[in-house]
Amino acid sequence: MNKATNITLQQAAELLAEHDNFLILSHVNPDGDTVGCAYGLCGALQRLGKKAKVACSDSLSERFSYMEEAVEEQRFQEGFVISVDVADRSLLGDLEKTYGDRVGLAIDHHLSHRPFAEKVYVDDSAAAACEIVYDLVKLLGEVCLDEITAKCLYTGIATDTGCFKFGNTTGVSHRKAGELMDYGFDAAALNYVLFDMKTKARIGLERYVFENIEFFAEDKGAIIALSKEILDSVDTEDVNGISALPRQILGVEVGIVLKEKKDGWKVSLRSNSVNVQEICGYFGGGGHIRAAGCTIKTADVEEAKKLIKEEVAKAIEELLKKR
Ligand SMILES: [Mn+2]
Repeated sequence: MNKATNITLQQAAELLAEHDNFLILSHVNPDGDTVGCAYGLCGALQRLGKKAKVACSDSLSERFSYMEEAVEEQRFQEGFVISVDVADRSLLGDLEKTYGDRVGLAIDHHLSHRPFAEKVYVDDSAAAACEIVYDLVKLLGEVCLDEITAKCLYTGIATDTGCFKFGNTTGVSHRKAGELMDYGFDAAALNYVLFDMKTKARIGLERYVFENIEFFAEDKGAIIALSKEILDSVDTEDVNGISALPRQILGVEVGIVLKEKKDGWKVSLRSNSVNVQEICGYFGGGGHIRAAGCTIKTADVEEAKKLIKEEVAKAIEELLKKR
């Protein structure tokens, strides 16, 4: 049974001030937000004179390797465990078994957050968990922040907002990113690394997506399925953000990307107008209003496509009625 207590950010800061020997956990298939939070917070705690380290069930992507400069490698027995940007304990991956019951504080921004930590701070109005961690770190004291920790936190805000282009981007996102830029890192060079730099394999995958995309619901829905064979032919890193591609097409309200997994088809929905969190919730998944995911437990790709298309088509129809 979960007895998670919601706390204020001030209380979260006090919790960190009281404790030491921190272990900060990121979610599986780590994105810029979860690692930005982890390395940013870890660096900040170390600057406060605390012992802190980060852990994730998957390794840090080459793209984010600069984050390692934010922290000093410290060896110690972890005392207090924090999760960042982790919406569900299962997303701790291989670390769930060891730490699933031991998380003292969860910091998250997912509307779909399912409490598993002892204390929880969730703000679903934040575009990125890094926005929250930035506030938290400021509460711990200005001394915690420097150029490299600021760069980590900026990364989370930039990546979760798709370089400030997604609907979750707020004035707050821009202001916080702006304040972080003032710490002096080269934001243009960083944004090249985060958004423009692509491997040849990635370009090949994008070509496959655009060549094989199917349209439905009067071209307002776009869907593409990526088999295990195709996914295995590129690095995991090259698949990140691929879910955003179908929605780039003019007129598409909902973009759907299916990825073949062991237990079925993992579905990612991206939308301009439809509440895709609701649709994914119907299939037992979750996420955000304009970006959500779920798994359809069938090996049959046509069946998986049919099921998700039906729900998306209904939602698009509802939307058109309102217009
Ligand atoms: Mn996030």
